[in-house]
Amino acid sequence: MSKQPVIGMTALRSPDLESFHHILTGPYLRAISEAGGYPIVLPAIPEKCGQALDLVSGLLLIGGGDIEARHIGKTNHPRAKFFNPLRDDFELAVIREARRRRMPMFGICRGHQLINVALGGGLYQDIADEQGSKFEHYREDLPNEPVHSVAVAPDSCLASIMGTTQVSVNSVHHQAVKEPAPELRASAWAPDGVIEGIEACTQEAGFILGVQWHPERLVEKMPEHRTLFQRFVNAAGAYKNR
Ligand SMILES: [Mn+2]
Repeated sequence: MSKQPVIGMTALRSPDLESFHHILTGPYLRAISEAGGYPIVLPAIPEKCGQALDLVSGLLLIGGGDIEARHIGKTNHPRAKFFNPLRDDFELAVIREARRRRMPMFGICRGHQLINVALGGGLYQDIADEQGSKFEHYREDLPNEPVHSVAVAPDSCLASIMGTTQVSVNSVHHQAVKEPAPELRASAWAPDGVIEGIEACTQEAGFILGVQWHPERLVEKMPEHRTLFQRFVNAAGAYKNR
């Protein structure tokens, strides 16, 4: 039997909601695989999130479209887009179930925001409008390039994983974590103060990590981003053998 921990990852769903296609996204699969995990994609069936987690030892929440504001008790911002209600419902349910099981989870971009929302934190639906930043975080022209710096809290789990308190990151988002959920802390910030990392890495919480950037697109040229996947897969391995 394989010693490699199986990592369940969420799928992108086609913008055309009628076709119901789940989309596999190569860079995440490769990053998990190279870190020693075996990635499988979890179908978006909200009522079967427990069954999905029975198959895996870690949960990876990938990037994607915006989160519907009904999940934070608000109405959708005019600039919010690419909604996928079923994906929201599945991912919020599977995050809460993984939390209940103390299963390691790692959220990237939308996934990072969604972990925070699922556990009761806040969301900027549009950074420029709601946080007031003039900084351009939506750099879809350079998805694979570092475009801004991030300051990492020296006493954070993120700093210990990456081995540094200053990282360069890509940035393809216009939404962001507002206040962290009660059990999470902010671990990293962009120069304009936007939160770029959240975590809970205590004995009690297990391993919950979120980053606003896309490390899976930087691992080739910036090895410090590879360590995020390595530590996540290691945590999943420890969960599997608990
Ligand atoms: Mn950013």
